[in-house]
Amino acid sequence: MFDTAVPRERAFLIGAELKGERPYLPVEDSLAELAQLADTAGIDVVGQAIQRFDRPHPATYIGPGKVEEVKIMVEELAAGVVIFDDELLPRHQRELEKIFGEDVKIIDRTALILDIFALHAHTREGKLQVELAQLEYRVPRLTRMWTHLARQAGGRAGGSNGGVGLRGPGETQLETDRREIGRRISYIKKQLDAVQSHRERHRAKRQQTELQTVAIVGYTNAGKSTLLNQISSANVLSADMLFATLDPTTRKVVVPGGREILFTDTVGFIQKLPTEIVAAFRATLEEIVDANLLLHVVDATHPHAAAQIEAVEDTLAELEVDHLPRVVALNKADLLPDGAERPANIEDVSVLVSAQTGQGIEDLLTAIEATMVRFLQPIEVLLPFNRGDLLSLFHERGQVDGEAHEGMGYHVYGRLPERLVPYFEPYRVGK
Ligand SMILES: Nc1nc2c(ncn2[C@@H]2O[C@H](COP(=O)(O)OP(=O)(O)OP(=O)(O)O)[C@@H](O)[C@H]2O)c(=O)[nH]1
Ligand SMILES: [Mg+2]
Repeated sequence: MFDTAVPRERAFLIGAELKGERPYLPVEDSLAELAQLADTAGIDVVGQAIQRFDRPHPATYIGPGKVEEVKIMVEELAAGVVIFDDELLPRHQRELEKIFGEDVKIIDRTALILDIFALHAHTREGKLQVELAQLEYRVPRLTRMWTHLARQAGGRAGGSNGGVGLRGPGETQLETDRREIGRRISYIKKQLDAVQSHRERHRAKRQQTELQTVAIVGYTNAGKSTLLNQISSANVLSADMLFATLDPTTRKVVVPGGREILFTDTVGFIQKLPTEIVAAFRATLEEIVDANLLLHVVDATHPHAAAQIEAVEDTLAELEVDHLPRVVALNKADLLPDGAERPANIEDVSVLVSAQTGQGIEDLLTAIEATMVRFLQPIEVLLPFNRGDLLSLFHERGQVDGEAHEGMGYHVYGRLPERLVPYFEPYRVGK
């Protein structure tokens, strides 16, 4: 939506603080993060407003008085975009578009992040996934935003600045648009299925190598890609921008004990990003779900490191991978003053490192290996045929090294996370 070739757009930001709610960040800091996102998308921030309320206004999200106030400022500052820090309901968006008129775009944090994703997606799969997420996000919000889509899909004419004559298409037009989007969505899904089945074959091959895998997760800009580059010669783009990485990269690393482990760099997390959108990145999601361990990279120099840790932990829980063992890399140690305190809310093994200078990296790899071994216990079981549930669990959460049907049941051996061993204890055979 934001073509970097044209003069930078001017944006006005709106943050809200819901009384009684405990957000990850104070509203001012969340807005600062939103400004950083805007900058990454190539937009200049020219002003901002904050509203504190008990609940969002049913029609316009912020109250009518605030709307008027903002409208005047937006005109004075010649802002072309108003960005809400919280997700707007489709009806809020429609009403606000009506009030602000056709020269002002109304978007929210999610739309902005999707835009950045669109700018940063490089692989075919990444691009398809972003477009799909954007379309699904837009369907219920269809108004004049559609014009952008028309361009992208190579459809009807429409200026790249989304202005003239595009305001409020009539009902029939909207219906046609919806149908067209529907067709585009099913087309993309088919394409994605093809790409994904190719990737699955690739992954199956990789799994045959029986290498254990570590997924590098963490808040955006924490230093995940820099870390992967440091421990391997990955050559992943690392940059001081949000969501530099969208497509996972996997590299083999020899850890100090001599064992080879696969490390995968993944898309970063951020507060207030709907989990469905993270989940839309199937490649990233699969890497995380299938990992034997999560390496959580934290920017220890960030003033809100603790809040970022919490946001990442919550996202992991929503993705249902919080049972995986974790090691925390407290990164950017080179910038930390001596004796700086560590964030208090870390429950896992943590190591202070600098992905940039290499400081602490050996210790980190050693801690990862030790944690992996501790969490995965070798086990051999004979599961009765009526415990197909345990057999599936073994496959899903553990590592099956061998499996055979025998007269008595399923004979399985491999490794299981420590936590799951008790369920299998009654069926243990061998040592
Ligand atoms: N001083 C210092 N800077 C670092 C360190 N690690 C990463 N950085 C910088 O932090 C910024 C972000 O690093 P990335 O590796 O791109 O971060 P990321 O977690 O992959 O970010 P996304 O892919 O955007 O989610 C870059 O400017 C890096 O140079 C470190 O140990 N010390
Ligand atoms: Mg990265």
